[in-house]
Amino acid sequence: NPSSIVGSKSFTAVAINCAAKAGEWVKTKLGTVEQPHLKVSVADLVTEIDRGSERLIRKLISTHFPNHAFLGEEGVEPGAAASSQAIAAAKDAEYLWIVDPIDGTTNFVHGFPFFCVSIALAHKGEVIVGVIYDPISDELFVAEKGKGAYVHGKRLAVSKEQTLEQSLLASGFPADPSYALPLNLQSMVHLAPKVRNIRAAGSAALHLAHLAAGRLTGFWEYNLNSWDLAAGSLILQEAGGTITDIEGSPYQLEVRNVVATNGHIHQELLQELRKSNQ
Ligand code: 2AM
Ligand code: CA
Ligand code: CA
Ligand code: CA
Repeated sequence: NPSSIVGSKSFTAVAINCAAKAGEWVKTKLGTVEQPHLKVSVADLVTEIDRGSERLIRKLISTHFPNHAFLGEEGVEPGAAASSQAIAAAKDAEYLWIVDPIDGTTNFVHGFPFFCVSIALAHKGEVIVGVIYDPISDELFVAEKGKGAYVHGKRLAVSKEQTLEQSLLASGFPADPSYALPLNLQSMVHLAPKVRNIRAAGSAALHLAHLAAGRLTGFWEYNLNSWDLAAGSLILQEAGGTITDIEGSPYQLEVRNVVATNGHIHQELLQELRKSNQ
């Protein structure tokens, strides 16, 4: 029941309001970006729209919850080391908002319609609210810890495929030319003949939302950050799915190499990913 989700905790109502407002604003800016800035390479982009979306969200959250901590992608120096340090330093806060103002910036810049706003609230390191908004499809995915995951009032449930052979998987390539790219190309080569097909549409958060909705069977990616995964991790788990690190350990905010599935194929996918990296 969506009204109980919105009404029961103002945390969730604020998260929804932020994601909807930011997403609608981002959508109005589609096609306006001529000069994206390069963070560390020509593949790693950030725009004024990423920064504007984060500002909008941060301002709204601080109005409602001035004492809560805030971690947004655009407030952190680029690179894996700074990102890991940022979540390590922030995760013990009583309440921490973890925000990706646009997940799928490369898609946004190119006009490929697959990007979203991702907002999570963690309480002492555990995600208790997750909201992902896709302004193109106008789908708003919402989860509260222990209360299920919903898209516009419809309860989400993961898919029923039981084997890799029947699975539609997704993955991605962070715009980081270091170890993650060769590692993942190896995984792709190993897995492609074993599954129905693989998609890499460019937004980790949105892949997790579609996985929660039963439209994908599994997802993995190397070298992601807390803001890519936090909201989607809860939405997926509340839809009955499983999310771990590449070793199979339970998801926590520090996880960078992620494996997420409908649950049924989890062990099989972990095993094949392990083989692919030997
Ligand atoms: P972004 O659009 O917010 O940057 C694509 O496979 C996924 O990787 C997206 O979720 C994207 O998020 C993320 N990503 C893109 N560039 C990255 C980088 N340099 N380091 C880590 N993650 C990145
Ligand atoms: Ca980015
Ligand atoms: Ca991201
Ligand atoms: Ca982003």
